[in-house]
Amino acid sequence: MDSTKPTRVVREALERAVGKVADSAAPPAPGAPAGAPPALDEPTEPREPLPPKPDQAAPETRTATGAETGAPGREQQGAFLTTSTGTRLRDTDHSLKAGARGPTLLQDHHLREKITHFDHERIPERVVHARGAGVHGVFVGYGNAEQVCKSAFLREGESTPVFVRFSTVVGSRGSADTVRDTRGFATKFYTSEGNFDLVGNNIPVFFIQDGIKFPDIIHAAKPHPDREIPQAQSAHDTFWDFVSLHTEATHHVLWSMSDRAVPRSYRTMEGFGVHTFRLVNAEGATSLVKFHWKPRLGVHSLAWEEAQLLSGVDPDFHRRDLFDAIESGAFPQWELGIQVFPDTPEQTFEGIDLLDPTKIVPEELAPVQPVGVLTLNRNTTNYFAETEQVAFHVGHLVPGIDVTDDPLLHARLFSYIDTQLSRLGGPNFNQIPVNRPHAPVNDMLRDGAHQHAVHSGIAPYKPNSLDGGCPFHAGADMGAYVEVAAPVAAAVKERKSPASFDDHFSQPRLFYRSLEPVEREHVIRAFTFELGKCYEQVIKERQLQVLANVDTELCAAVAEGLGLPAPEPTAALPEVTPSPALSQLGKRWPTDGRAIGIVVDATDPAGLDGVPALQQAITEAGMTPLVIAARGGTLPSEVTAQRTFLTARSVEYDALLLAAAPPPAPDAVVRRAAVDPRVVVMLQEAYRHAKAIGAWGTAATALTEAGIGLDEVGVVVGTDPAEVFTQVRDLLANHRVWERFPVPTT
Ligand code: HDE
Repeated sequence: MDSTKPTRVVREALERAVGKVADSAAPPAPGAPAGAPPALDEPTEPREPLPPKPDQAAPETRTATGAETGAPGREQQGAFLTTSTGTRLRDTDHSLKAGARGPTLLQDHHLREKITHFDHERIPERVVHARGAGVHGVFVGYGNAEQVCKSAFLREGESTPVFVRFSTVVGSRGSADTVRDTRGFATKFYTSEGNFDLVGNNIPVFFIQDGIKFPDIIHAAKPHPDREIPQAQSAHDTFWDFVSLHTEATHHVLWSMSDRAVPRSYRTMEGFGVHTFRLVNAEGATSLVKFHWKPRLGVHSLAWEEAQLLSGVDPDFHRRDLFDAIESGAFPQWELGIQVFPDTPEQTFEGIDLLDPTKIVPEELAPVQPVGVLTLNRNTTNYFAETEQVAFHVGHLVPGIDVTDDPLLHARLFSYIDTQLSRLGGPNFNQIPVNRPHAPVNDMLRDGAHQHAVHSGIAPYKPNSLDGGCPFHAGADMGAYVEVAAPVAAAVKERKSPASFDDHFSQPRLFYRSLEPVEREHVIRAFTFELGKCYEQVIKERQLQVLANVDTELCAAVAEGLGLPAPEPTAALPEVTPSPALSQLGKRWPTDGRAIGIVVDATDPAGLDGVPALQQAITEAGMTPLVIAARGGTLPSEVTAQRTFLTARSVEYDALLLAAAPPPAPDAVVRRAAVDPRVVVMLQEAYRHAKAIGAWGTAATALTEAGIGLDEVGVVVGTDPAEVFTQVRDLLANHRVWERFPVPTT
C-alpha cells in the first residue's frame, strides 16, 4: 500500500468540513456555561430557548430510518413552559393543594407528570466504561486505503461525520477522570454505507484472550463486592489476585502500570482497534489489519502524583480539557492508520499470532500507514441524549471491513447489542438520534418499546408479493455487506485455546525493554504503589513471581519497594528486540490547547503592564492563558483574573509563568512568609512534575522562596515576558522537562 501525505483534495475536504467552525470567534477563556451571560435579576420577559453555543452541535437531524428531516434540530421551542404534551403552564413552583397549607391533591396531573418523569430519569450506567466524554467530529479519507479496502469513508476526500466517546473502564459514571486505568476510544462513523463503529482502547492489547473471561477480569477489577471500595482503581487485592493467577493478563498489566494509563489528555492518547480485522478491496482481495489512531499532539501522560491530585482537585479534568480545547478552537486531530498483513491461512505475522489480542505487532516490523484524519470540532449539546445514549457495537460494520476469528472479538459481537437492551430499554436503540445512521434504513425489524419509525407497507417479511417483494436483497455490486468466504479448518468442538496463546511473557518484556529509563522507573513505582495497597502478602509474592518472568530488574526494584525478596524466574527470559515506537519520549510535539498559568500580584500595577500582551501571545500560539491572582475580577491594566490562589492548583497548568512574587493574600493561612504559601506550593508541585516554569523581574524571588534554583533545568528566568514565554513554549514541545525525573540506577 502506498503511504501518502494528505493531497489537495483531502485538504480542501478538511477545510470544508472543519474550517467553518474554526472561523467562529473563540471565547477569551473556555468554559462559559451558556451562549449568553445571564442577567443579575431573575428575568421577567419570556424568550425562545438560546441556540447552542458555537462550539456545540447536536446529532444531525435524521428520521428513525436515516433520512434528513430538515428540522432545526432543537428539541425545545416556544417561550413558555409547557407540559410534555405542549399545554402551557402557569405555575410549576406550587403543587395543587386544598388550601395553602394542604393536603396536596392527587388530582395534580402536572405534579404527577413532573415527579414521575424525574423518578425515571436514570438509566443503568454502562457495566464497563461508565465514565465517559463524547464529542462530534469529522473524518476525511486519504484515498490510499482503496488498495486494501473498498469502504466509501476511506475514499480520497470523502468526509464522514463521527461521534467519539472516550472513557475509563472500571469506575462508575461519577468517578474521577484521571485514575490509573485503560481508556476507551470508541468512534461511530456515520458513513454513506451505514454506521461503522471502531470500538477501541488506548492500550493495544487486552487482559484476556477469550471473551468468556470478561466477567472474571471485570469482577476482579471492580470494587470489592462487600464494601464497594475502592472506586475506579486497580490498586486492591481482588485485581492483583486475579491477574497474578491469570498470566495472560501480564502484557496489559505492564501497559496499565506505564504512563499510558494516566494520559495527560484524551487529545494525547493513541487509540487501537486491538483485534485484527479483515479488509476487502473492490476486487475482493483480502488483507489482515490492525487499526491505530495517532494523535497529532503526540502521546503525553500525567505524572502519577498529578493524576492523584487531580482526582480531588478536578475530577472532570479530561472531559473539561477536551471540551475547552474544542471551545477554544484547538480541535484535536488523529490520523487513522493501519498495519497491513497478508491474509495467510495461519493468520500469523513474523511468528506473532494475529488472533491473539494480548499481542502487538511492533511498528518496526509493520509500519502504521495513515489512511485518513479525524478532527473533533463540536461539543455535545446534551450529555445524556448524546454521550449517555450512544450505543457502540463492534458488529456495526460496513462493506470492506470484516471480523477475524479472534475469540475475544466474537464474544464482543454478542455483548454490545445485548447490553443495550437493558441500558436503553428495548431493541430500538439505533433509532435514538445519536445512533441514527445517515444511510437509508429499510429493515424488517418492527415494533418494540419506543418505536420511533412509522413504517409503511404491510409485508415486513421475505419473501412477499404484497409489497411487491420489497425490500429487495442487494447484490455485492450494489453495495451489499458480504462476509468474506474465509475457510474454516476442519475441527472438533472443544473448550481450548491454540498453543500459540501460551506465551504470556515475551511481549510484556518487549514492552518494558522498549521504554526509556525514566518510563521504566514510572512502571516500577506504579507496581510498587499498587501492590503496596494490597492487604494479602501472598498476592504480592505471587505477582512478584510474574514480574520475575518478565524482567529480573523490574522484579527486584518492585520487591525492594515492597520489602520482599525478589524471586528467580521460573523460565529462561527471551531475548527481545526493543520497539522504540512504544516509548513516548524523544520527540517534539505541537503545544495546541495547553493551559498556561500566569501568577500576578494585584497590588503591583507596574508588574501587570506586560500581562495583556503576554496573554495575547499565548492565545495566538493556540494555548489558553489563565491569570492567577490573590482575588478575582478585573485587576489594574484591564487584566481579568480567571483563577485565585484559593481556586488554582498547579495540576491545572502545563507550565507556570511568574509575573510577580505575590505576598501572602489576606486569606492565606500562613502570612509570615514573603510569598503567598499557595503560590509556593504551586511552584513546588510544578517543579516536581517536571513542568516548565518561567519568571521575569523580581518574580524570580518566588522561585527562591520555593527552594527552586534559578539555573535549574526547565526554569527560565529573564527580563522580558515575551522572551521567557518563547523559551517555555519551546520546552513544552518536549511535553515535560524529563531530565528532572530521577532515573533508575539499574
Ligand atoms: Fe467492551 N464493552 N467488551 N471492550 N468496550 C462495553 O458496551 C465487552 C473490550 C470498549 O463508549 C459494553 O455499550 C466484552 C475490548 C469500549 O459506549 C459491553 C468484552 C475493547 C467501550 C462491553 C469487551 C473494548 C466498551 C458496556 C470481552 C477494546 C465503551 C456498555 C469479550 C478493543 C463504548 C456498552 C462506549 C463497552 C463488553 C472487551 C472497548 C458490556 C464482553 C477488547 C471503548 O457491551
